[in-house]
Amino acid sequence: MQFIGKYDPLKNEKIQILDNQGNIINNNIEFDISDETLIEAYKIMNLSRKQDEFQNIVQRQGRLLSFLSSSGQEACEVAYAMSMEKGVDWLSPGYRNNAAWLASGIPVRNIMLYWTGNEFGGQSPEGINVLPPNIIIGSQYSQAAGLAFGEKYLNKKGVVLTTTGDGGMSEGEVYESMNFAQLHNLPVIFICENNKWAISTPYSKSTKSLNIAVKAIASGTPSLIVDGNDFLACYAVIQECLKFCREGNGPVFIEFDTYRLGAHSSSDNPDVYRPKDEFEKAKLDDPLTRMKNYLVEKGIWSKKKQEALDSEQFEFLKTEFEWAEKNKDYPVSDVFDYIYDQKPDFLVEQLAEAKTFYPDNENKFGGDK
Ligand SMILES: Cc1ncc(C[n+]2csc(CCOP(=O)(O)OP(=O)(O)O)c2C)c(N)n1
Repeated sequence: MQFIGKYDPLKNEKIQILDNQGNIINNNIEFDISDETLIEAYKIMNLSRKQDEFQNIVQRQGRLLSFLSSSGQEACEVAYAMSMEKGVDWLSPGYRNNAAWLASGIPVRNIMLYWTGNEFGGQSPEGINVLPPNIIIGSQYSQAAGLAFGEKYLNKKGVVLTTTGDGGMSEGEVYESMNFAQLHNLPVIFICENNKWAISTPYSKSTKSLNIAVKAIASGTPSLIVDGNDFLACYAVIQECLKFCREGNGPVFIEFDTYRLGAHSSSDNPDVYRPKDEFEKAKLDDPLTRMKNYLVEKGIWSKKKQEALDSEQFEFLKTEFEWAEKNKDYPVSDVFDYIYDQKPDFLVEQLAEAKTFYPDNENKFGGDK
C-alpha cells in the first residue's frame, strides 16, 4: 500500500502526481498505466466535456428538459469508473456523473434519453452494473452499503463505488452508510467529489471540518485526499482502493479535490453567486488541459489528433441526439408502473386520468428495448 494509512487527512496531506501544466511532480509514487489506457481515458474525458457543451445548446433550444454537467470533474470520474470490473463491480451514482457513466459503458444515447424525461434512459444495459442516477442527496451512499452487504452475503466479488458532492457530505445518511459498511466490513469505495459548491452554497458555508476526508475517520473508515483534477493520481489511488476492498479490508473513503466548472444545472446561473476571480483561477486547473499537456509531452497526442477527435465526437453526439429525440416519447403508464408491485387505488385512478390526456402515447417506443 502506498496511499492508505500513509497519507494523513488529519494533516491535510493530498496525493498529486501532475501539476496543473501536466508535469510529473511526484516521482515517489509508482503507477502502472499503459499509453492505450491513457488515450482511452482522455477520449472519454473529452467526449464528456463535449457532451456537456452540446447538451447546453440543445437544452437552450428546448429540446432537452434539463441536465447536470460533469465539466471540471472528468479526471476523477473517468479514473474511478473505467477501473471498475464490468459486470462485477457496481456504481451507485448521483446526478452529476456524466463522465463516470460514459466510462462505465452507458451509451450516450441512453444518457440523453434520460435528460429528455424518458426513464428508460436511466436503465443500464445488460452487463453494466450502474444504478439509475440518484437525485436524493446521500441516498446513493445507503444503496451502495446495502448492495455491498448483498455482495458479501452472496460471496460475490463486486466492489461498490458511490459518489456525492461536498454538500452531500452534510447529510446524516452518508455517515450512517459509512458506519454500517465499516461495522460489517463491506467492500465499498465512498467517494466525495468536492467541487466546492452545493448549488449556490460555497464549501466554506457547508462545513467547518478540516477537510471532507476526516469525516470518514469517526466511522473507522480509512480515508484519502486526492487531487481530483489529476488523472494519474486518481487512477493510481483507485487501483489501490479496489485492491484493498477486494482483499476483504472493508470500506475506504476518497475525497477528490476538484471544481465544478459548469453551472449547477441547466436551470442555474453561477455568475450571480460565484466570484469571478475564483472561477478564472479554477480554469487554470482544468483536468482536460492538464491531461492533454501530459500526453503531448509524452509524444502520444497532438493538435492534429485533438482536432480530429473533436469533430468526430461532435458528429457522434449529433447522431446520438437525433436518435434520442426520435425515441423520447414513452407510454404514460411508464410513470406509474415501476413504483409498487401492486398499484394502490389512487395510482390506478391517476393512471386512468392521465391516459385521457395522452391517448396516443401508449404505443410509443420509449427506448431501445
Ligand atoms: C435530500 C436532498 N435535499 C436537497 C436536495 C436539493 N438539492 C439538489 S442538488 C443540491 C446541492 C448538492 O450539492 P453537492 O452535494 O455539493 O453536489 P454537486 O451538485 O455540487 O455535485 C441540493 C441541496 C436534494 N436533491 N436532496
